[in-house]
Order: sequence, then C-alpha cells, then structure tokens
Amino acid sequence: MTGCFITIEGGEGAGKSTAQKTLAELLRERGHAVTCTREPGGTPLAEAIRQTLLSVDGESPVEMTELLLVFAARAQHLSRVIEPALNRGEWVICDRFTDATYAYQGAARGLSLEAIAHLEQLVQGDRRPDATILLDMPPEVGLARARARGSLDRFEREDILFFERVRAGYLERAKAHPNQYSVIDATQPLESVGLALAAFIEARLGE
Ligand code: T5A
Repeated sequence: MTGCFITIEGGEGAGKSTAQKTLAELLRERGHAVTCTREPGGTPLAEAIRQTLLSVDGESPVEMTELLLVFAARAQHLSRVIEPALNRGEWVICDRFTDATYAYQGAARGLSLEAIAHLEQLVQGDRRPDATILLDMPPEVGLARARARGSLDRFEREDILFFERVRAGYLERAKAHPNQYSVIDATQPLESVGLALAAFIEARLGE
C-alpha cells in the first residue's frame, strides 16, 4: 500500500502552512490518514539543520554548503518520516521539498541545476512528489506578510531580486512539469485559495 505524496511550494509568506492545514482537514474529513511535515526539517536532526540554515548568527554557509545541508536534512526526513508514512498508505503533505532547492539554490543562488538533479537522484532514488501545489504571488506581497511577523531569517533578508528569481524558477519548473504542478494564484482571498485547494483534492481523489 502506498499513499500519496503532495508538496506545497511558493515564495515566503505565500500561504503554504495555511494551505497545508486546509488540505489535511479536507482529506481527514474524507477519512484519509494524513502526515503533515515540512522542509527543511521534519525530524529532530533535520530541524537542527533547518536552524543552521535559517540562523542569522555565526558563520553563514557558503552556497554549496547550503545545498548539501538541504539534501542532508532531506535524506533524514525521507528515511524517517516520508517513506514510512507513504508505506503505511498515508497521504503526506510536505511544506516545501526539492522544487524549493531548484528555485532557491538553483534559480536564485545560481548553483548548477545538473548538480541538484544529481543530488536529487542520489538522495531520493525514484521518489518524487505525486503532485505539487505552487502558491504563486509577486514576492513583495509575501515578503510583506513575512515581515509583519517580526524578525527575519537568513533567507528573508535577501533582496527582492533574489525572490524574483525564486518565483521565476518555480514558474519555469511548473511549465516544464505540467502534470506534476497545480499553480494557484495566492493573491486571492483565503476563501478562494481554499476553494482551489478543494478542487485540487477532488481531482486527485477522482484519479
Ligand atoms: N529553502 C527550503 C531552501 O532554500 N531550499 C530548500 O530546498 C528548502 C526546502 C524556510 C526557508 O528555507 C528555504 C526557503 C525558505 O526561505 P519556510 O519556513 O517554509 O522555509 O519559509 P517561509 O516561506 O518563510 O514560510 P512562511 O511560514 O513564512 O510562509 P507560508 O507558510 O507560505 O505562509 P503562511 O501560511 O504561514 O501565511 C503567512 C501569513 O499570511 C496569511 C496567513 O494567515 C499568515 O498570517 N495568509 C493570507 N492572507 C491573506 N490572503 C491569503 N490568501 C493568505 N494566505 C495566508
């Protein structure tokens, strides 16, 4: 028995955590077992790596270190949380996954997409999301939401051009993988985003 692996992507403050809760509620109402998790993170060790990645204190990781830390956390997360849940037949809803690496470390930091693809294969084998929801919005809208929360993490301190490259990277991947991606306009009111998520779930359950 294998469950369904859904990932949610988008820029800062796009509403990923909110969408994750909505999706989980919709699925549980329909009697499905759901594991909600996030990247970087999802296990104690991977959460410790997340702290290192987001921290603004101490030594900043260089770009290659950042990439390897993201995949180190992912290896742990896959092995300890994602694969076991899928093998129990659960739905796994993950707030960010490897598409974030293509967008942030690839499109925005400028690291080689081939190197990322190589690490993806090494760490994940054939495991890929069954479907990915991209919450798309201009970065200034999401950054304003993130900034309203107070202190900024290491990524949130990047300039607007960085986040424009992130957005372009995501949209390029969505275009290249139309069967994997569902793009939702995240500037819509919460209720409209909720309706789009409900339509997504109905379509998945119908397959
Ligand atoms: N990263 C991650 C990499 O560089 N490479 C990788 O491979 C991976 C996996 C941390 C960082 O890690 C980097 C990218 C990130 O910079 P994160 O914690 O997921 O990742 O980062 P954030 O995007 O900063 O997460 P946030 O929690 O800030 O944003 P969310 O989850 O997108 O937004 P959410 O749901 O918390 O909503 C933010 C606020 O907006 C409101 C919510 O109520 C909330 O107050 N909101 C709306 N308001 C109006 N209309 C709507 N439609 C709304 N939707 C939400």
